Amino acid sequence: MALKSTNPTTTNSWKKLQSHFETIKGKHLKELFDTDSNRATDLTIKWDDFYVDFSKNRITDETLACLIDLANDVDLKDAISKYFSGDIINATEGRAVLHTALRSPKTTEVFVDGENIIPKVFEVKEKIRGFTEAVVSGEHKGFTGQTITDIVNIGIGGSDLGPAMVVDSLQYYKNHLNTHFVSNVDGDHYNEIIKRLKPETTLFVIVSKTFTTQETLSNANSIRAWFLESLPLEAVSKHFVAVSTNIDSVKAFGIDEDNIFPMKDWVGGRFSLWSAVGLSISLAIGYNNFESLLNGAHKMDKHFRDTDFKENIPVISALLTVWYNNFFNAESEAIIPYSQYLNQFATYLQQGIMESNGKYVDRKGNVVDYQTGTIIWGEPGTNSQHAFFQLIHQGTKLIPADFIGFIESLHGNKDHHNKLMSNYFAQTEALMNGKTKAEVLSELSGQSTSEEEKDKLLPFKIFEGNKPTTSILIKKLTPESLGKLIAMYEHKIFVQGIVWNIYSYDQFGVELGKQLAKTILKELDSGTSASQHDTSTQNLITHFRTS
Ligand code: G6Q
Repeated sequence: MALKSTNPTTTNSWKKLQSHFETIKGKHLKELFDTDSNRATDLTIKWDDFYVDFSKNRITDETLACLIDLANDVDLKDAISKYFSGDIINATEGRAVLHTALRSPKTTEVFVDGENIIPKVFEVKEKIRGFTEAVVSGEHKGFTGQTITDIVNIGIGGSDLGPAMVVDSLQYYKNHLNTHFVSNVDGDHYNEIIKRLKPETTLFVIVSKTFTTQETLSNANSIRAWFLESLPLEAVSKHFVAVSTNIDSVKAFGIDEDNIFPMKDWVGGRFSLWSAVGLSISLAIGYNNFESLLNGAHKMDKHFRDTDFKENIPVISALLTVWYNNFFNAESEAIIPYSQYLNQFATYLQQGIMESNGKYVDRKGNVVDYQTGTIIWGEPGTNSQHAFFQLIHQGTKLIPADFIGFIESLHGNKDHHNKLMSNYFAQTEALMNGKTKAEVLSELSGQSTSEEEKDKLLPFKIFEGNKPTTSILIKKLTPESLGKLIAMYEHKIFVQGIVWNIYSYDQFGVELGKQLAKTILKELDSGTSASQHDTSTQNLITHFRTS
């Protein structure tokens, strides 16, 4: 059954939120803490190894109650059950959205077109396990009998960002294989990667759901040509495997059927790291760790599906985005992990969130008259403190931020970890409290500067504070906890899409540029006139061709 379609702005809860916003917009977070001694405890959700403190957000119990009413008014419960049971909730592409099925236990039943898909999911997982074990143990040899030392994942977008982020984030758990990622059609990208590699000891994993993607096919073809410069055609089967739904095209590329890891169209690219698209993850960290990643995600699935909205981490987190986006007119959200391992996490979420919820048409096909998807950005702390934090503290824009941190560090350097986490806590405190005029004055009073100078400096040194943050504190970065964290954001994306009444699982917005590039490529290759373009584009093309 299709998702229901409710314009959120016509609901009673939205109207209540509008008037409630008027009472809360001027309130300072400090005041909210001063008037409620239980605030921090009441607005914290403890679940498994996650401690999620929402209390430094500009909300009260009433805000939360109204936001949860909104979730009920748009029938979120019904949507969640459709999501998990395989209804065609990606209606514009006529597909179910079942990345959750990829991490479900063997006993689960999920039907697509009348067939329980779980047995096939497990068949593919077994294939991933077997292949991973053969490569990692050295039993799978290259054509010349040497063991594999390097893995190159060739894919882009959803066939790159998820595996690349997870392999980087979980590098502590990696085995001896070196894993590389080639994504950009920029030929310098693949050339920089292969220049360090020996074809005899490298395994190439071509990942493309459709097997029609220009970037991936160009990279795969160029890399295969480089490979064939030193090894014969028969060697390809020992060194090239593929992940795809398009088995015929993979075979036509010259890859043996045995070397194909299938995936299904009910897995969206940006949610596909749990499928065979995660092969590079499994190779890099071993199958058992890959399985733990999936188990973690499954635990978050259960939390999301079965927990009351008030205690539900992805639901509250998504509703807060709606609160800031649609009532405070905040345009962006920052993701700040206090872990260098999560260096690529914000980049990964940029695709997940912005490709999913960057939509201006609602589920009835009407242009919306309210804001939808937010701009996502971020970098790890503490580096980002020395880069863009100035704007969050003293700029003119409201930027709600998620702070992600771990109680234990992996290498166990307590001194560094305490320094790192003291910054995490201090920044959320500073963003909330700011620094008042009185505080600045007392700070300046101990200095020898003249009174006149002090007065001049005063306005620049004041921090208004009242900047919202959510603190996500997790025991330790493990494959399982990372699985939970990724799944948390996946469900957050889903909830946002339901509230905004948009379709989160298509991505037609990426098509137009691709189509135009095809036309321009023909012109670049053939040297024909680019006269049908606007004058700016035409001049650029001409300058490129003739300079
Ligand atoms: C993700 C998108 C997109 C896709 C890439 C690669 O949700 O669909 O990023 O993953 O365009 O597509 P292929 O895997 O088909 O090559």
